[in-house]
Amino acid sequence: MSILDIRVLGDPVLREDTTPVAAITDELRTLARDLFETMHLAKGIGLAAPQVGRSERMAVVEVDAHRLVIINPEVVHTEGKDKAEEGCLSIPDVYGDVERPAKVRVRATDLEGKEFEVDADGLFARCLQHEIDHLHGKLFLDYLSVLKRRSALAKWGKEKDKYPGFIRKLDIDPSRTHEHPDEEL
Ligand code: K1U
Ligand code: ZN
Repeated sequence: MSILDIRVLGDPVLREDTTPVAAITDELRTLARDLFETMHLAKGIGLAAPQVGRSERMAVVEVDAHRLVIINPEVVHTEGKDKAEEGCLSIPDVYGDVERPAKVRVRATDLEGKEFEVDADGLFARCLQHEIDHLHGKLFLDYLSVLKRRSALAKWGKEKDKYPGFIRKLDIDPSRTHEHPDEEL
């Protein structure tokens, strides 16, 4: 398993649409494991393939007991509205309040190639929507008002030089001697 570099705002890959997954392969299973491992190290609750420079329509989400690989996901039902702060592993140290549907039903395929539906609310619903947006080149910044977006981009202007080539390298703790048990898919 590998810790992957995370692409940050400015890398064109974050604005591209992804390609639907046609078949579950060993390469896809490895990518899922690497996404979880990278997400855990970055202390995130989700991570989408484009954030590590990949074009597959796949993301991982882990919020409390909800741990999912979502392949070709679609939001098929929404209810209500909710506003809360979001961050993004591809825009470190920048935050903004985003209004989204409060509850969602997502249809997706799992790593066995089986289609499933999941109902979500709270942070789980928010994270699913955030990751599905990544799979279509959309970022939380796109939901902010002009003023809030300008202020978020000004903050990013001060941060971005830390990421030459739009690459965020995660620090690997040399004392890590064993894998996170959750990495066993
Ligand atoms: O896709 C990503 O960039 C991961 C992102 C997902 C996300 C965060 C907040 C709301 C919706 C989706 C993160 O995990 S950023 C880390 C973070 O903000 C966070 C971490 C733990 C709990 C809550 C938020
Ligand atoms: Zn994000």
